[in-house]
Amino acid sequence: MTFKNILLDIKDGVATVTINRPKALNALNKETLLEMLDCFVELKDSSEVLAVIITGGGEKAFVAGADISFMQSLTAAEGKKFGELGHGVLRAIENLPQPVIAAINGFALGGGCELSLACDMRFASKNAKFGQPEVNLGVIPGFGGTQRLPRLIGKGLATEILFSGKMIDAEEACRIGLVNQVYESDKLLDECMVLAKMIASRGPAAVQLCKEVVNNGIEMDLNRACSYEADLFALCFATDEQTEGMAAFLEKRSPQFSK
Ligand code: DAK
Repeated sequence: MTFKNILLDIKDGVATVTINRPKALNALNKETLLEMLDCFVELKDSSEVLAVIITGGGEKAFVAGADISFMQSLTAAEGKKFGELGHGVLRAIENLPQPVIAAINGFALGGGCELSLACDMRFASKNAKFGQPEVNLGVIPGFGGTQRLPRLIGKGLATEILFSGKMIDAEEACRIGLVNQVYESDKLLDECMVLAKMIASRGPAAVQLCKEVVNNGIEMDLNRACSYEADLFALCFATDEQTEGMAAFLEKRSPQFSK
């Protein structure tokens, strides 16, 4: 499948999705969001893809937000539709069975920061900058930022970012738990690829069940969540993966998981 605004590269079990409108700092317009939706629907059903990396084209930006020139003339009804499209794309990422890594190589503002929040893990280059500048444009975040940011870093830190519209740098983002690690710009993608390939080498069903139980369990109370984990743990014992993984350990060899 080929796209106009995104690049899709699949290699060694890892799909790299690059939002590729560098002249507009990869801002998300309707066309790009629709292409992303198609792309993630395709990846969801791919048995070849075991991990996904999302990054931005060019040197300056991951994604500098939803496209302001596209949004400028929207009516309230059109704004609602646009917001729903954005939410749909981010839910599609969150609901991908494969783990998703955001490789944040520059500005991650507004919808760009929100896009990274829908990924499972975030890694940044030293020049990355994060923020939710919507209040400076007279709107609120529309792709889940008011909800995912407090859930990730806590209400106090999130409201500081959401209400002020200020930008924070990569080191600060790392300190507050918004990103896992900061790398030199020229190392970011390689480091993300090492992690993605490591994930792709593990038992695919176990990794995907793990993602499912983390994402669904986090919204439950602890008793229900642990009982949900117990159910999925039990399910593992009906897989070839568990047979192979445990046999390989006891036979002191590497497991050979079928993909
Ligand atoms: N949209 C459209 N174009 C953008 C853009 C954006 N978000 N960000 C940058 N660009 C464009 C610039 O207009 C410029 O285009 P030309 O003038 O060359 O044609 C080009 O990218 C390069 O940008 P700059 O010349 O400005 O580059 P600088 O290095 O000087 O500055 C910057 C980089 C990232 C600091 C600056 O571009 C900037 O402040 N950009 C805007 C960042 C921003 O405010 N992002 C948040 C967007 S709002 C909702 C749904 C969704 C949302 C809200 C509500 N509902 C339905 C309720 C989401 C909102 C957002 O994400």
